[in-house]
This record gives sequence, structure tokens and C-alpha cells, in this order.
Amino acid sequence: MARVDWIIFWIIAGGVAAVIVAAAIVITVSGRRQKAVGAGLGRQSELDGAAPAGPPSVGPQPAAVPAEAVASQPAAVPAAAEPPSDAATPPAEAVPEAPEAGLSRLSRLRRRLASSNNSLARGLAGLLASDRLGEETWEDFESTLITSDLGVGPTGELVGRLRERFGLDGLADPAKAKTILRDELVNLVGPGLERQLCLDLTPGSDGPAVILLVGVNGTGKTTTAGKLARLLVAEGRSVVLGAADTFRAAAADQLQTWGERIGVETVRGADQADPASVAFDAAKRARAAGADILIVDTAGRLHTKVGLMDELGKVKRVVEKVAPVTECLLVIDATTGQNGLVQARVFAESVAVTGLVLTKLDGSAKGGIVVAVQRELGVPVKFIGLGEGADDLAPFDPGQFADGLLGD
Ligand SMILES: Nc1nc2c(ncn2[C@@H]2O[C@H](COP(=O)(O)OP(=O)(O)OP(=O)(O)O)[C@@H](O)[C@H]2O)c(=O)[nH]1
Ligand SMILES: [Mg+2]
Repeated sequence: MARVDWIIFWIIAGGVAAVIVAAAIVITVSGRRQKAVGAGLGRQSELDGAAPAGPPSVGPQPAAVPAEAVASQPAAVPAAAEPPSDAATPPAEAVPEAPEAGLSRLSRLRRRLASSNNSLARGLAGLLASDRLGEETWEDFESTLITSDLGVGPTGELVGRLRERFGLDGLADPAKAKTILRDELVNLVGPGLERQLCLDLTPGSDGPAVILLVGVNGTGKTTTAGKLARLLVAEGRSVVLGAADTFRAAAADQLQTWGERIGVETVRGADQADPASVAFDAAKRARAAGADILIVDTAGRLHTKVGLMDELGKVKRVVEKVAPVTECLLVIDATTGQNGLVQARVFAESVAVTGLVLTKLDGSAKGGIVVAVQRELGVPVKFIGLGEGADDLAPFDPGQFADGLLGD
């Protein structure tokens, strides 16, 4: 071959080799990218699977959901936006869980209302199972309702309405009878009451909306603060928790643990610090972080201790120097029956209670307290607690409540 031919040969050979090398690089790089996209989709579907929209599950939610699940909810992690102040405790190595949405909760939890302890549910079931509606049946029904904490007035009303409506064709049509019972029960519970949390700020206020939790010892205030924060986070709200129970160090730890589980910041003070000043710091911190809502947990107190009841009023007044308390929720243990009513009355006199949370309705509660306490205070039940699990707090709904009691 002539020299010129050799030169041409090597140029062509070099060109072919360069094309082969370039093609190999392109194939390798695009292969890697596809793998990465595939992995991303896989993770997304995992997160979708963990999202609140899934089918309702009984019992506590799965514990370990990747941190990204909550990070993807824009309002969920206000604490991460700014470095925490001294008084604040950041959710440092928290691995937040994905909360269940409010809507699916009561339909999952309502089965717990029809427990054998619940005499209201038992009374209703007994009436429906009767062969005939004689005088004796009505008397039995009436006494079961009274032992269910429903109260004498509401019991008389319910029995009167049912006697009237069943007077015509009795229990001949079981489905119709059940519908009548449900209707009357819903009417008794008050379908028209406003049960949404009031989070509307007064004009000119920069927020946050403040929810104050009050009640006697052990009713479930701290647990409710944590559960409620989870519920609000599930709705896309940004929340800060304020540990104004400075009476016991363990109380702030308990609240902080909830904060870490949810991925929200908990503001706490020194042990025995003035609860009002901790609540004030929490409100300032929540505002600085741009949070929508501050939930303030307070120490349990006996309604008979005047000094402690006055302290609650002070917490409210001091917080309101920063932001308005738009909700003051009185937490009542539903198993305490008539005692709960007495407490409720005294609390309502000390602070303007705007809503009720009835906890432990899954336990030995008798059910009727829901109606009795609303009547007593003229304030609606807004949430009910039906277990110790993180998502066992549900917005109260009269229809679902009636369905739960009737065992549907
Ligand atoms: N079964 C059941 N237990 C509940 C419910 N709500 C709270 N509890 C339990 O009640 C106990 C007391 O709850 P806390 O939240 O510590 O009560 P607290 O009102 O903050 O108590 P103090 O701060 O001491 O006044 C805990 O064991 C909770 O798990 C509920 O709806 N159902
Ligand atoms: Mg507490």
C-alpha cells in the first residue's frame, strides 16, 4: 500500500474506534440514569403506599416511614426552616411518621364505640332486639340510658321521641326501626353544631392560631396535643408544640417525644418555670417560624384548686400578648362520668372553653357523656379519643357516632 493509502487507512480506523468508544460511554451513562429513575419511582410508590389516603387500619400506624415522607409535606417541618432558639428543642434526629388523614379515622375507630362496656350501645341494641315494645321494654331501655351517663333530660327526650315514632308500626320492619333510632340519636347529639376547630385569626394578627389544652390530671391532654398535631400536620398545617406543663419534667419530655415523632418543634422551658412565660416563648417562636398553629399543653389541675385555675387564665392572657387563643379545648376522660361534668362546669367558668375533647371512649366509657357534657356547657364535642395509638383521635361526627353505637 502506498504511504497515502496507509494514512487514509489509519484515519478511518481511528474514526471507527472513536465512534465505538463514544457509543459505549453513551450506553453506560443512559443505563445508570434509568436505574436511578427506576429507584426514585420505587421510593415514590413506597411513600404513596404510606400516605394517609390508604385503607383505614386498626391500631397504631406503622412506626418507620422514611423522613422524606414528611419532608414532602410542605408545612410539616417548620423547625427545619430556622435554627432553633435556646428555649426550643429541635426535632434533631427525628424520624417522623406519616399520619392518617382525619376523614378516614372515625370510620376506622367507630367500631370501638360498640364495646360491651358501652351501655348506650347496649341499650340501643337491646331495644332493636326486643320481640315487642311493651311497657317493660321501654322501662328497661330508659334505665339503661340513664346508666349510660346520657342524663335524665336527654333520656326522657329520646324515649319520648322513639315511643312516638315506634307507636305506629313498632319494630315490624327492623331496617326502618334502625333508621329511626339513628335519626333520633343524631338529633340528640346535635347535628347542627359547629365542630371545626376555630383557627381564624383576629384581623391584624400575624398568627399563629393558638390552641390551649386544659383539663384535670390524667385526662389525656398531652396525648391529645400530640395526636392533634399529627392530625393538623396531615392536613398540611405547620404546627409548633408548647410545653407549658412545667410542673413535671417528664411532661415536657412526653410532649417533645410526640413532637419528634411528628417532625414538629417543641418549645419548652426550665423545670418549674412559669407556664405562662413558656407559652409566651412558644408563641413568639411559632410566629418567628411562620407556623400556622401553636398547641399549648398545660399541667393537669384539680378544678377545686382556685390558684391553679387562675393560673390557666394567666397562661391565656399572656399568650394573647403575642397571638389570639382561637380554641380552648377542655379534655375530659369519658370514663369519669358525672365527675367529668362537674369538672367541665368549673373549667368553663375559669377559661372560655370553646370545644371539648372526650378521651378514652374506647375504654369503660358509657357513651352517653357525649350528649350530657355538650348540654351542660353548651359547647360542642370536637374530637374523641378512641385508643392510645397515635392516630386514635378523630374529629367528632354525630352520624358516625350513631353508626358506631348501633354497631354498623
Ligand atoms: N384508652 C385510651 N387511653 C388514652 C386516650 N387518651 C389518652 N389516653 C391515655 O391516658 C393516659 C394519660 O394521658 P396523658 O396525655 O398523659 O394525660 P394528661 O392529661 O396529659 O395527664 P397530666 O399531664 O398528668 O394531667 C396515657 O396513658 C394515655 O395513653 C384514649 O383516647 N384512649
Ligand atoms: Mg400531660
